[in-house]
Amino acid sequence: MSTGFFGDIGRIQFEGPNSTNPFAYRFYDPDEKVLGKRLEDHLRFAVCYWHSFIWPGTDPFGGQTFERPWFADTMEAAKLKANVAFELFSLLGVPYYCFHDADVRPEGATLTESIIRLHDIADTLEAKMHDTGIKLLWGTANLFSNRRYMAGAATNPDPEIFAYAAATVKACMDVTQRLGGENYVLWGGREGYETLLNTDMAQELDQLGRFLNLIVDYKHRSGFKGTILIEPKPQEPTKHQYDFDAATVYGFLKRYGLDKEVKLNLEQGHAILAGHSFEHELATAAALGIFGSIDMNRNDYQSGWDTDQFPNNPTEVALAYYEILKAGGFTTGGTNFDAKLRRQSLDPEDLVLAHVGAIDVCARGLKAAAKMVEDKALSSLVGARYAGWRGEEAQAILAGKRTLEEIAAHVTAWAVEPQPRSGKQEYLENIISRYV
Ligand code: XLS
Ligand code: NI
Ligand code: NI
Repeated sequence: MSTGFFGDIGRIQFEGPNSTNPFAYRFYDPDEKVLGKRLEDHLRFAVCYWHSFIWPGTDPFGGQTFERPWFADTMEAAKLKANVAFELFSLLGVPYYCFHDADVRPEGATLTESIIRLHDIADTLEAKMHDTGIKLLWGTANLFSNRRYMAGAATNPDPEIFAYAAATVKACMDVTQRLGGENYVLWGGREGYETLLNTDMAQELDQLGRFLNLIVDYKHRSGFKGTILIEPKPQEPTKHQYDFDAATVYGFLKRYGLDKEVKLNLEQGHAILAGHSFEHELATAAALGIFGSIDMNRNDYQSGWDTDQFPNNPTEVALAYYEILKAGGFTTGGTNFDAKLRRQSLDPEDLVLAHVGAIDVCARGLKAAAKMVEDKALSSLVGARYAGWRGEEAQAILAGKRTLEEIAAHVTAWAVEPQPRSGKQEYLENIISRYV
């Protein structure tokens, strides 16, 4: 039986680009074939539990603006929330969802009680997944809201907090596995520092390395088939976060022997906070062989905060999916909307409309990107730009078969100086606007 929360809004259908119905997709037809694959299988959309069903509309200067019938710390409220959540997932027709333990169950007085509640609510989630066919893209543990984690979870100076966090992750991995989750995410919002004056960074990095190794070891022993993903973010809530960006996490994984075990969940807004573009982070992860999944949202470029807005810029989104397609697309990963409404968007329909727009802009971006891949609109020029490296001498240099002296001897024998060539940036930028 329906909770009635979304009134008479029916299942969102694809109506094509000329539709003016706000409750319809104009670009997202799940069955459309793009590069030989259904659009739904390319994009693998997921709705997140936390922003849509937990966040009360607070900001640093104001309290709760949303009034939701499930805002209470009881199991009964948690079940109502699950019902409404699955109604939203079903209305939108998305194949996946994501959650933290704290999103789906009220915290117990002890860890044992919290875990019992988690498995209890998992019974409800399991039944809903069975009825609707909606799957779990990833599960995760909230290791940042409770005050016990104020000085970090894995990087806490107190080993008992480390152990508490480890036990919590074990429980969340178990539930994720039980629900057939395709990934397990670690976002270390408190794994960093507020001031170096009270911080032993070398000690904390070793703790984080150990924590992650424990998780990977458990993954192999428990038979969890999903991918372990780290979600980089440079700061906020902590002043500095150790998982700063894709390149930093790669260095960390290498150091602790995990670069073949762990991949990345990259978020648009976090890339911006790190001073990068989203496509930079995606290209970096792809180049290093650790691309996994994405949290799709956008930041306000003026605020300097993780504003987690719904994506609405087709060009930005197209450039992101272009990198994803070049990296071979998603395997276990997908497009999770880690995005929240603005605090004045009070109506239940706002939740639906926000996702409809985000899904459409992603579909539009992916289709533009796919067409660019298909036409080799950019890649033919890039290929030509590096053609020189296919020559015999250049190959020998790359393969380590030349010393610095040999290269120098070679160059001094040249009769003519090498000539620079145009990078064709504006030409390429013009091509992008043709496709989007
Ligand atoms: C916060 C993160 C968080 C993770 C999951 O900025 O984006 O929502 O995605 O813990
Ligand atoms: Ni995120
Ligand atoms: Ni975020």
